[in-house]
Amino acid sequence: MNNPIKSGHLRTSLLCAVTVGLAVASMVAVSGVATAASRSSRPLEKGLKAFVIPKNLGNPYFNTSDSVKSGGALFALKALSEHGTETSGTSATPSSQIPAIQGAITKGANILIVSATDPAALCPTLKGAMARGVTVVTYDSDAPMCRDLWIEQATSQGIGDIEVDIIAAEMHDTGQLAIVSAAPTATNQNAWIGYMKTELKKFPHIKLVKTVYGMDDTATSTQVTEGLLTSYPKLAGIISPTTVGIAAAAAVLDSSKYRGKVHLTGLGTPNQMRKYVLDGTCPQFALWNPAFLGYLAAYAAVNFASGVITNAVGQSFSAGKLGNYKVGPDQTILLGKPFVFNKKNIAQFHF
Ligand code: RAM
Repeated sequence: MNNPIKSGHLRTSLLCAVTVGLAVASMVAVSGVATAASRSSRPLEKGLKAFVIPKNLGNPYFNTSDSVKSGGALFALKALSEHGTETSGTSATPSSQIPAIQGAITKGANILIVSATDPAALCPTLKGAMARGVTVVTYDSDAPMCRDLWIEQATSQGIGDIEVDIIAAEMHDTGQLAIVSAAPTATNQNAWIGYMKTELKKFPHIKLVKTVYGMDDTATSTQVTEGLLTSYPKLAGIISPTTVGIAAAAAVLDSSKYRGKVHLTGLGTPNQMRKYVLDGTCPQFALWNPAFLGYLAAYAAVNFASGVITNAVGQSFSAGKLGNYKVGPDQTILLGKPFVFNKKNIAQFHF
């Protein structure tokens, strides 16, 4: 099985992309224009100060995307001989995250790798950093108006569609549905919910009754899930597109009263969801490999900061063990596709 979560993206398409990329590069080089070809021969700078700034600290998803131990962003930065530091606030809010970004800038950051809690609130700080020559890369949750590159885990439509398709099948295409999201300002959550609403048009007998916000905080997510169950006694399904939210919702639903009656899916981590997949509370959920996301973000940021790539469409770079990646439209680099975890495959995953 070619498992994108374990092995990076598909080798065949990669080979084609590299071949085409090399052909184009050599054609332009012959024409004598300063190009991607001359850039890509530049060495990567070493000793850059890179700060990895997740939405919040203490969230297992970001521990995996960022840490050395998991092979995430800090691992990649270390492998590239940069100085990597993870910093953020403890709650997934801009007032908690912005001081960490400002602190990183004060400490002389060359690179900021940020998952945005709120693009509007973060933008003045991020734009200020860019004006001073700091490379700003977003990963996980974008701030489209104030970054050099955006490292996207999987397309927003792919993520929105898969969650609706899973819950619709479990609900037999009928009944009341609710969403337990993270913060109302989070770019990634809102983009996914937008695509869920479009996909839901295919299922006219499913009614989205409410979206509630658990703020990527376990206590708040538990509280808003319990509130939904009280307010909507006929609720048949919950989608929670946040690893914190889905784990909290699963814990609430993990009783004979609700199991099998209120269906649950969303985005989770295998370690947090294993119990609920096996006992039937949440038979299927989706995610990507968070460690690969952080690793790719670090490689992209260092290549950009070193001048090896710009953010123009088609710029190509080596992302270490993941192979070659290209910049796509909207200065975006796409990691891959979402992966569905279930009873059959969950034992293989340990993050
Ligand atoms: C939470 C965060 C993060 C999101 C994952 C799926 O950990 O909200 O931004 O990408 O869930």
